Amino acid sequence: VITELAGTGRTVRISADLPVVIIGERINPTGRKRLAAALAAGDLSLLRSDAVQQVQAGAQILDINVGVPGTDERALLAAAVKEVQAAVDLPLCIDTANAAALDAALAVYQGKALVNSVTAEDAALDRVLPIVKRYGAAVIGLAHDERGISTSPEQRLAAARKIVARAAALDISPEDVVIDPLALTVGADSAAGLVTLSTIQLVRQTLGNNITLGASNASFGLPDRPTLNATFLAMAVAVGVTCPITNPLDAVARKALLAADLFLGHDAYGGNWIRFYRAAMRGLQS
Ligand code: THG
Repeated sequence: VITELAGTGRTVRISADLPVVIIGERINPTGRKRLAAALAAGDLSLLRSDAVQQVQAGAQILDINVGVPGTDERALLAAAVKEVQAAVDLPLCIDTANAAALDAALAVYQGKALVNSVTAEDAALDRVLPIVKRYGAAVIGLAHDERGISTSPEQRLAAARKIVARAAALDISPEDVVIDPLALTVGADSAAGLVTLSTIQLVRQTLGNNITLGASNASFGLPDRPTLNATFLAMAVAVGVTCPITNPLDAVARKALLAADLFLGHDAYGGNWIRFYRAAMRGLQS
């Protein structure tokens, strides 16, 4: 299964047989007061620098979330997409729960976008999938159904399966449905990590779709989040995650993903690992 996405000038291929594709998570006002304030004031200049920085750090897709309470998300998301596409040529992942904002953003988007996201709830599927189809986009399906986010990997698999089937009924192929098994913080429930890892294995073995994961959710509320995120990312990639949503500026996470590629046979002769090391050494010298 190969998912192909496009921005203004670059096509990205996601597959279990290829190196991991990082979806850069930084364009998101959650936990970033300065970005939230800038967006609320209609100032999009931070988006450009955030976009360029993440691409330089190795992101191949950028998540765009501009959800700030009290703003017109429809206008803001479309403007943000234009702003970021003027700065970087790779594909974007449009992160919104607002269908009108999603429609407006896809209307101005150049290329083939990834929509973030749809749950397995009937109302959400009816609202989001027709928009995905109309614009020829791909979509992230969350393992979350009418009953919420289950603690049972089998039930999360059933939610994923439902999304794939409902997409197929609209002629959206499995290549264009990326599954998110969902990571919840292990600080609240010590079984949360294992449930997510088991769901990833089930989705990989029974559906075969590409799999994303907002791995940093797993560490909310705990100390030394970078170590936890990096470890969880490497474990998740080992069992089937192909395009995690993470912070590429977090060097620990970045290195864990490069190491995971190396150990999974996706980095011939360690070329990418060595290139990253050399670039880091040059950074230290200058
Ligand atoms: N699945 C899917 N989409 C998602 C998520 C997911 N989108 C949002 C989120 N989860 C992934 N994105 C983020 C963005 C930021 C943070 C975590 C996940 C984060 N921010 C820091 C904080 O809140 O402390 C601030 C970071 C900073 O200043 O750099 O942790 O699971 N499909």
